[in-house]
Amino acid sequence: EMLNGFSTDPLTLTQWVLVQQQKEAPHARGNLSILLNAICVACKFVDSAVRRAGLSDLLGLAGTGNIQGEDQKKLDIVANEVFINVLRRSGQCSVLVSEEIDDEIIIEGGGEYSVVFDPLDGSSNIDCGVSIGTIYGIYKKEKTEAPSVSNVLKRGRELVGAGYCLYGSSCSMVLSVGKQPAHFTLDPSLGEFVLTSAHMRVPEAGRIYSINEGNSSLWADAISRYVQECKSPSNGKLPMSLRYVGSMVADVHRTLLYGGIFMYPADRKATQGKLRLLYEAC
Ligand code: AHM
Ligand code: MG
Repeated sequence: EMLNGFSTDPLTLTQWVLVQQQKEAPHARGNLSILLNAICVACKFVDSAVRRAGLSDLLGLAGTGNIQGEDQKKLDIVANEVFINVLRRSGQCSVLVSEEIDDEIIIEGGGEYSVVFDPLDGSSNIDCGVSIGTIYGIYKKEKTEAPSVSNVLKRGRELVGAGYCLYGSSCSMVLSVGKQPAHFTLDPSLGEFVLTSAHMRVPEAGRIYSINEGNSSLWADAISRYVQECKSPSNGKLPMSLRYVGSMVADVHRTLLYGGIFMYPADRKATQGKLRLLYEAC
């Protein structure tokens, strides 16, 4: 329902979470809802920091490094601190694992959840105003489990929830709590994520391939042959288009919406692939 360009039937992320809780887990205490709400608040903060970055001197290096030996950007640090503080305050987490911090954070007397996150992924894109994102995954620990890093070193399918927030030409939140992901778009005038699509689904056919082709001399033969097939299909079809942002969240979001394929295969430089299982792949 639209009136003068406004939806007259908006559903916010907060409302959606509460309704899901009532539908799926009517007797739950609402702890996961509180946690999802905290993540939503943290993402709105990061979005606001990203939008102001060029104005408030947040661009550029902060002079410290993270465990992977990359330079940390000031915005990475801001995003990381916001996430840790907001998650800690939610009272729902006992273990936090951030891509920006070497060791896990254990919260004594915290809640039953553990969150793994990359607070600002795609850091090479920060200073030039290209899309970046936050990635998060939520695990639940057994009552008998002591809080430790083993709470999150589990199979991806054991995640109770996961998603990402894209700071792009608009700010998108995509979230799954075990079912098809839902897509929300931030309405800056409301300061609320509003439901865009309740059931996101990759289109069956897509005409886009996405890979860092600068690494092609390091690829295995099978990858080279596949990408060659994307460029000149042997069945005589038209070539696919190449799109590569270099921020996983942006490349994945486009793939979910438009279809096609996003790849970061192992190569001779990154023999395990570059994307990390814990923060990015799962
Ligand atoms: P980062 O955590 O240092 O930002 O690296 C992760 C990013 C992903 O978002 C993206 O898919 C990939 O690195 C791009 O890597 P490359 O620059 O090698 O193409
Ligand atoms: Mg990162």
